[in-house]
Amino acid sequence: MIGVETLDEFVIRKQTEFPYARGDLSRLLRDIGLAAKIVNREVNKAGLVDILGSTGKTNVQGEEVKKLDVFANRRFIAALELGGQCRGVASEENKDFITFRDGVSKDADYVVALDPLDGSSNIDVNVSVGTIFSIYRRVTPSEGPVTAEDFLQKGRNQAAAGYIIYGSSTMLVYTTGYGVNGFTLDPSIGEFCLSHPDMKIPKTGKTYSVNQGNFLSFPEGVKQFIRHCKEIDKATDRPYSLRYIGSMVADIHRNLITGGIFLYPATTDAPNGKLRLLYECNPMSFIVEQAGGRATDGSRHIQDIEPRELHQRTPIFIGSELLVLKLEEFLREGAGS
Ligand code: P6P
Repeated sequence: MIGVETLDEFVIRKQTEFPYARGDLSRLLRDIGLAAKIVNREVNKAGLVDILGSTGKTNVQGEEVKKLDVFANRRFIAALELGGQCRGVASEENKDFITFRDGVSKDADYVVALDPLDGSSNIDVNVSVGTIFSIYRRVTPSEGPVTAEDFLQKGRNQAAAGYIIYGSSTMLVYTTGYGVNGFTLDPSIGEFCLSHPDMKIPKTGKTYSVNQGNFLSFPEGVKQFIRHCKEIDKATDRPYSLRYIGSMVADIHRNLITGGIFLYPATTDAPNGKLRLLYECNPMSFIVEQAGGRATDGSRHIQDIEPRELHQRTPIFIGSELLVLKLEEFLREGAGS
């Protein structure tokens, strides 16, 4: 495949641009790429093999656990443990974080926060789902075990973040703080290949993504913003388009490419918002802001929020910079009403 750069080749090339890089983060990203290929194979077979449906259990979030949730969780944790670059994982599927005690990982400098299969309720209806990961350097002594402190770091401290979207094609999108790059899995060679170099989100857009079923419990400013989106825009003679898949990775990935805003405000059922700070909002915010977008909880940048516990939730408004700023303007006005 002349002219095609694989994820492994790209990661190694980028590493050479950092003379002090030891290659640990590069190897960690490649470990994640391997797990993604394995999960992708099962996601694509779902429906043909007994991996659809529920396990009959609920996770720490009180959410139904699908068989593919468990499979993806196990695969990513195994790849991280065997890769030797990661010392511990905090996963949506596990109440507490996991420490790798094996010799392979004993000097590892990184920990990973992971949503192994986000949007899994969509699996049984063949709608895109995703994996979200956030990578931090440890802040506790490397000779000791990881502690909650290693995970409860602000999003600003992320060493890397990314997602895999298992959709019409499977893509891995990530950042290490030097821009955002997207790789599409070529099944014929089993490699993620650079397909979306240096991704930038449009400064504005005409798409908003929100579960309008919760409209009545939204803050007044969010209601005003949604009413604004429904008005006819004199410039285009059209209102905004509502696009909501119910899979955070898929909704944000679309808006990253076409422009738009994704909103998950606080609601009556979720007074602190539904989405989790550590392994959903921080990594997606790092990526979107690196692509020139904006991500806040309505008043603070998501990545400035001080985490207090592993499964902490937050409201999130994320996407094209001008749309998020517009939303924040409505929130300020709405706060006065
Ligand atoms: P609702 C999927 O369960 C998820 O965690 C995100 O992927 C998605 O954006 C959100 O919840 C959908 O939540 O309440 O609209 O079904």
